[in-house]
Amino acid sequence: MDILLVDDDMVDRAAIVRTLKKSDLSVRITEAITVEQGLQLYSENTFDVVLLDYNLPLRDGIEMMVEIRNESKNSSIAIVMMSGSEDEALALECIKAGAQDFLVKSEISEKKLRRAILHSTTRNDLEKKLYETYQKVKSLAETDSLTGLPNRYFFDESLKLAIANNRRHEHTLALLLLDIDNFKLINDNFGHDVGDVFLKKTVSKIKACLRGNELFSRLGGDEFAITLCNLESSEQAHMIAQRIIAAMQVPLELASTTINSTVSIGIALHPVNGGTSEELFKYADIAMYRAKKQGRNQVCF
Ligand code: GH3
Repeated sequence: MDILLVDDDMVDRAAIVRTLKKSDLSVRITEAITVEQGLQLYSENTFDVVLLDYNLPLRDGIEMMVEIRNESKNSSIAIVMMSGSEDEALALECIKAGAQDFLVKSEISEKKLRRAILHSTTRNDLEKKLYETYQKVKSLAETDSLTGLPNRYFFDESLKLAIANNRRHEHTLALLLLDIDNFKLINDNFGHDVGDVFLKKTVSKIKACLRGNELFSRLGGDEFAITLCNLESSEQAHMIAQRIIAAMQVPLELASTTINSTVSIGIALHPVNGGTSEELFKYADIAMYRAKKQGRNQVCF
């Protein structure tokens, strides 16, 4: 086990090293005296645990811990904080700031140190697993499983943020609602599975019309939404919508047949057509249904 020991007190360091060597843990200890030296060693090596004194010259142990946690490299490493003080509030502060355990120096024994190291590494592994599970669940909750696009939940949240941002910068933001025309017929004529593949291929077609920094989402069924930010004029939104309409004219070769399809697009602009996401959705929805009513395969504002 590789341990980084950061403590400016030579006597304390020697005592900890002695205690660790006496224990049945197989340890390799690297010593540092200051936060700067500790961070340097941390960035150059791989450690399993950091034993970190709170009271260090210039910058304290919590500051070092925060820097470690903010670093991408093994930022979830086990950290055991130590202090000469028995202050409960300090212990709590260290744990809240990200330490897995806290030891009062005068109480350190072979047993306590061993337990703190083993507990903190185990706790750290569990926290890592929990975090990975959380990330997976979060991603599933925000993604449409068929197309891999962000789903409606994610889109709603992101649109609200984009609107708040647009208010500050006074640019134009556009919400595009797209609905595939007569999609039900594709299901009816070729089957649901072909309909699924058609949806995925259509997503790829639409993606090719975007630069990549737009938010493109599947709202559900055959309905999609795109947010375009920082536009100079509404004309830019119209151009992108027309690009999508044009891309859809190229038929898809699917299930040994050629499938022709089009989309209808409704556009709402922030702030002129609405100040909130609800208002923009309502406006874009009405515009999209106007496009359907007027014969489909077109863009309406
Ligand atoms: P319109 O142009 O008037 O919008 O007609 P439409 O046929 O596109 O619209 P409608 O809302 O009547 O039909 C949408 C169809 O999309 C009905 C539904 O069964 C189908 N659908 C919804 N989700 C999926 C899916 O995940 N996969 C497939 N294959 N079909 C789906």
